[in-house]
Amino acid sequence: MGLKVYINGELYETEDARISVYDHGLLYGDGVFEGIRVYNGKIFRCKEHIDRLFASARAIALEMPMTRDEVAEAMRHTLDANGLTDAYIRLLVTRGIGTLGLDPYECTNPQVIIITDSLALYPPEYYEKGLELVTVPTVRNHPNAVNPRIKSMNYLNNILAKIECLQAGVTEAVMLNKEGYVAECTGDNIFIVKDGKLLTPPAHAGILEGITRGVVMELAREAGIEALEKDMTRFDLYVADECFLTGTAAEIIPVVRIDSRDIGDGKPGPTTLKLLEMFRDRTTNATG
Ligand code: PXG
Repeated sequence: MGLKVYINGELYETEDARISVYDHGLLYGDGVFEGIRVYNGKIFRCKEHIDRLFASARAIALEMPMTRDEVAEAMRHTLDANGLTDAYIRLLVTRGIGTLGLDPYECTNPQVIIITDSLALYPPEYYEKGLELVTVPTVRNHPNAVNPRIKSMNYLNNILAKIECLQAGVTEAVMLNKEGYVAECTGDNIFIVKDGKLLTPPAHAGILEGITRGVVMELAREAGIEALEKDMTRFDLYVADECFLTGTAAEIIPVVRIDSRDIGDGKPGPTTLKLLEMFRDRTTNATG
């Protein structure tokens, strides 16, 4: 039996879960989304994800057709229907069916879609050996264009960056902003450890403010590690003691090489591994 997909209050078999070709989500990438983890039957940081979804919707002037509680309830309902306790949730809200023109006000029926699935985890060697990154030419969206703080359904800019790193034979890309400061990777936030401090680019650098990023800042402070938001250049990355990425799917992934320079001693660092252990402890104990 296949997995059921939620669309606007109904559950459909995957092959019957369909959206119109006139939906502006397809025609223009007009919509917002979230990627969420479920650990031991508990939706991790549920409130934060729902708050970010509502903020993204507000930013694109999309009126949410459901309340926050209804969205949380719909996610639980879909997980239960699929018997999933450790899963990945893709929650989308599209602008809905409109005309072939851009006008979003012609679209009156936003589609709320909840896909729940088992998670394709990154290979364990990424965590043991660490990742290599390369800086790519495509810059992160300028905040006065589609602000990266909006988790919009239009990821083409990041996809171009992904193509560039893959063409260079490297799995993940460092994206800079228009000023040349480090922003983030294609689907993950970036951190460095330097002289015992944890540093990550601030929101104004043009990033998605990751939920995992927030959890890692909290964990660092709990561990007595000073955690700061700071503008960084590529130089700061190259001379860092440690580097890692954070994201819902990735959790915490060590980075050991950037633009063909080893980071620190070229192995996952102790602070990175400590934070990963704390993170895994937090998720397995499912205290949120
Ligand atoms: N930056 C960007 C641009 C993202 O898309 C993150 C940071 C991390 O945020 P969270 O809240 O997850 O800690 C994301 C995460 C994937 C994938 O397959 C990741 C994301 C979206 C779609 C796919 O890795 N978003």
